[in-house]
Amino acid sequence: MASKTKHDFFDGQKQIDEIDKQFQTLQILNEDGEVVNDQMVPDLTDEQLQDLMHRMVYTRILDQRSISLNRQGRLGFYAPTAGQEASQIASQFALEKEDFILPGYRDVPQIIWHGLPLYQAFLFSRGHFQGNQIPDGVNVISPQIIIGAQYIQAAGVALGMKKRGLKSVVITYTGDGGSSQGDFYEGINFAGALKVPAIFIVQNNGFAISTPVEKQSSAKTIAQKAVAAGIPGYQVDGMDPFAVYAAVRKARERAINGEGPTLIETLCYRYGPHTMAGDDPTRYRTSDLDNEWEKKDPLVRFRKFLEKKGLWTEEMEKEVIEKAKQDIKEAIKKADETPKQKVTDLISIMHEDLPYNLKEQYEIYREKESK
Ligand SMILES: Cc1ncc(C[n+]2csc(CCOP(=O)(O)OP(=O)(O)O)c2C)c(N)n1
Ligand SMILES: [Mg+2]
Repeated sequence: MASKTKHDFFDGQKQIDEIDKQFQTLQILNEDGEVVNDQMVPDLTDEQLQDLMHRMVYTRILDQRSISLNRQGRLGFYAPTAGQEASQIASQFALEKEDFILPGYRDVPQIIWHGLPLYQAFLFSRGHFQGNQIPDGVNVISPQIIIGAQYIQAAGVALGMKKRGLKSVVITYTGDGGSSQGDFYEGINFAGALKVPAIFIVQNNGFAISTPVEKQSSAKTIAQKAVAAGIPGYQVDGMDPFAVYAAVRKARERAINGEGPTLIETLCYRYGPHTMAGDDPTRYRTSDLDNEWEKKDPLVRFRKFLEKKGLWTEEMEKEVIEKAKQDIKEAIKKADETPKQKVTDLISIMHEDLPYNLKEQYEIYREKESK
């Protein structure tokens, strides 16, 4: 074994510096919508490029409308998404329908674009059980509220896929805060050990509610946490749809080829509050920081890129906005028309055969509800 001097062997700072150096941020499209990395531009058709823009614009409108609906008391739990469209939409865009999404509470847009009907996302927000009854063929589960917990589930679902020999992958999302949880490490560790087809995304928006990422970890990047699990980790500009798409596509290819999981950190920002439950971001973020990030906006840079190619116009944008508003109107109406949930509903959806104590309670509530 090569011997090191005592000084070298114990030079922990050098060890850390060497790892840090390996984690650069991938950017393909800069803030002005210019390609800065020709070789890595994803191979997408004009229609796909337009579709990606369509989805990001639509999602921004959905976010604005969801915030208003929440303020009107017409939605329940809601975690704003504006600023994270490239991280969310471009990562889902890189998947195939057979792939599975295990989302966190902020990842509702991805599961909608993967096939969850919008009215069910609204029912989920209201805590209605029908919001969690995912239609057959839509490969998503309900958003996880416990931060990081879906990382372990993702390792498990991916192991199931591997055992069945499926050519599909699992993608799961958490935030910078989630990457400080034990579940995060357990999930990536076993996914690595078992070489399962999983893609682990950390949307690093700089804050876990009010706690800045610098106070959560000494690691310079979250991507480098992959090293300890023996899997690749990439850090990408999470405001750049091309960088996110390219990284997820690469991770998917590795997973499908049996090469195992990948961790991807997307550097992004949420413009709004943490959730609509009373959080005030002005108490922990400066307007300078907000402005700095707004300049990096994913929609602005992608619009510039497409306009230069003659692939996007104001009229097209207006059409998307109108379509989004119309869909939202119809979906909220459908959610309103869904019968209110009853206690008997909650009891009866839990078990194939009810245990005796729930049978008793079921009868008590059936009686009450019939009055
Ligand atoms: C295990 C657990 N601990 C604490 C909470 C309360 N909590 C909800 S969101 C959150 C911060 C999460 O931050 P981050 O992972 O960065 O995601 P972001 O909200 O920024 O998308 C915390 C601490 C929780 N939901 N689950
Ligand atoms: Mg965060």
